Amino acid sequence: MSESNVGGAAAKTVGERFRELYGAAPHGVWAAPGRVNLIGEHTDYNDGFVMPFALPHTAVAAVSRRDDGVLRLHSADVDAPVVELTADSLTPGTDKHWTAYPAGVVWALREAGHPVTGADIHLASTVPAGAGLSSSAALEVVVALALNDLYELGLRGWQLARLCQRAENVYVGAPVGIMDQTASACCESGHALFLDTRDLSQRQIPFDLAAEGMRLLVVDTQVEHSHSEGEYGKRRVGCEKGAALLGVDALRDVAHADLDEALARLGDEEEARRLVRHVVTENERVERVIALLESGDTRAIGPVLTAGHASLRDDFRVSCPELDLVVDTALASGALGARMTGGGFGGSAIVLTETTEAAAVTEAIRKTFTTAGFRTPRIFEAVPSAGARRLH
Ligand code: GAF
Repeated sequence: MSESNVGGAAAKTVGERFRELYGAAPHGVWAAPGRVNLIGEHTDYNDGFVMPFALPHTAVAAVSRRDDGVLRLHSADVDAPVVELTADSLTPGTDKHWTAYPAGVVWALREAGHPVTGADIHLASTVPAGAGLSSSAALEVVVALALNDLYELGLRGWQLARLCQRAENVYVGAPVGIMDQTASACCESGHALFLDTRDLSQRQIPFDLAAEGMRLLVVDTQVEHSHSEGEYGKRRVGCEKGAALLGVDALRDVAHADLDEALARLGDEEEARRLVRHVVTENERVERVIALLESGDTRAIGPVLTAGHASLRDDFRVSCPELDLVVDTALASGALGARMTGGGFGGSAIVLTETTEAAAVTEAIRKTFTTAGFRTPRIFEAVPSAGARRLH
């Protein structure tokens, strides 16, 4: 089945459920994808570079506009009745449930002065939750896009991403960067998105591994990154401290060529040295991957991905035994490169492999997880897919 057929089927099902719940057909149906990040991890809150691409897995929303201030929310993925709120009583930090994501988007739009006066929303997502594949960003972006269309706000993808990030930072209370929301809003099929998170300038980089005889596998370790938020926030604060010690606005401002000098200036601030080293080398790895892809030397990105993992494991310290086992096993069974993707502490890894080796690598990872007594990982191929769009 083609991707557009899948979208069509999802739109129909979600639309039918909307009609059952709310008694009328939705004004429209939208989709927004999850993502994997090819390279550029924990750089987005340092004004650095990232390079995600969209997954075929999406959050789909059937939505109707309302002009009476009422916001009704329902999810096919949560066993709970419709939640009814009022748009002008939305308060940051008060909602600890899934509804905080769509409600946070309504709050952020209104706070920015956009006249959003309510909506009926039914959501259904195929993005695995808790797997580090941006299921939350997909929920936020699909709602933002639907409201942008229904209220004719005329906002561009990167503007929607900023509002979604604000929803997550302030309304939900998670101190995330801008990568996931921008990936969901702006990615294009067959491309990875090179994003400069300082000014949100972007470039679509053609990324068609199948045509070159390669595959990119996602290995969801099934370890939910449940304690990630506190640790994530600590890394963020640590990076800000490193930037302050070096007298720069953000670690992005430390050039790779000046890294040794910067590390020397940090003296015995061991934690800051490790964080700075990761961010500065990771930005350089993003630039190297782009150069390799643009010169057609795709296989050579493998070792750069693997070096990124080592840096996240040893310097940034956001990996875990399951992610390390994926990487080690993949490399030992012939993969070209592998790394954790997303925030870490669980979640998913990516593996770049020759098409001819993909089955053997998959089998080796499954086997070694069984031997280690870990949960069976979910392994699938990631094909660079479309960003957020209207389906209906
Ligand atoms: C999570 C965050 F949401 C992103 O903003 C980014 O910082 C990522 O972790 C790490 O690169 O996905």
